[in-house]
Amino acid sequence: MDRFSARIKTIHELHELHERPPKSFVQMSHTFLDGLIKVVVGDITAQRVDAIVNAANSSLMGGGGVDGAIHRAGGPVILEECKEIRRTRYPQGLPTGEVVITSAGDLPSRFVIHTVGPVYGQHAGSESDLLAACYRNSLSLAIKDGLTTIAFPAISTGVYGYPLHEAAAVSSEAIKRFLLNNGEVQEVRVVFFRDADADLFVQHQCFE
Ligand code: AR6
Repeated sequence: MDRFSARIKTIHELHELHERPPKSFVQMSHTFLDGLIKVVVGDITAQRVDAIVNAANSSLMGGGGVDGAIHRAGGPVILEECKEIRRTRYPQGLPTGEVVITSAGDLPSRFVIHTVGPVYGQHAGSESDLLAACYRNSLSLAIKDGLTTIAFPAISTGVYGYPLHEAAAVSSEAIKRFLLNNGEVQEVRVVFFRDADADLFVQHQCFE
């Protein structure tokens, strides 16, 4: 295991130890763009929307954080479909910023869109473009499949180390741009585990 993987494992273990879904199920905090965007505190796996987005890794074989929670709550169907996607379309793994879709197994959402966020500091300055691509490509794939309500976690801000305030500006700008050019989406929900993370996002968002 290289030094970087070792670091991820350590942070990942910390995640598992310290992060538990909040007691409140879904607590509304803020809305933007006439209610089209909702910022909530909750568990991404509990969102009843057309599609939730998974902060996956390129293997698509599961992991910790959001990825682990989605596979645990959704059951084995999701992993089976991910394996098939790897076999048929991405034998080398899903590239950073790209997206694929699977069904959602036992989750209340209908589908899971899997994307791979950038590892902060590992993409020679392209991190913000890659993070924006995760949001843009997820929304694009959703509307292509007729899905109009989508819930996102804060991609890359956990194990992948992207500072939440920087990610807030990048992700909100990407979502806003997409919505201005595409009228089909009915709701984008941005879901945070902790109140403090949602507050930080609200302070740094560029929706308005
Ligand atoms: N609901 C909502 N937000 C959550 C949840 C949840 N259930 N769990 C964590 N968060 P992370 P990344 C928040 O690490 O940084 C995995 O091992 C968390 O507080 O899930 O993109 C994958 O397999 C943080 O703010 O995603 C990859 O290897 C945010 O979600 C790697 O981690 C994202 O944290 C991806 O790392």
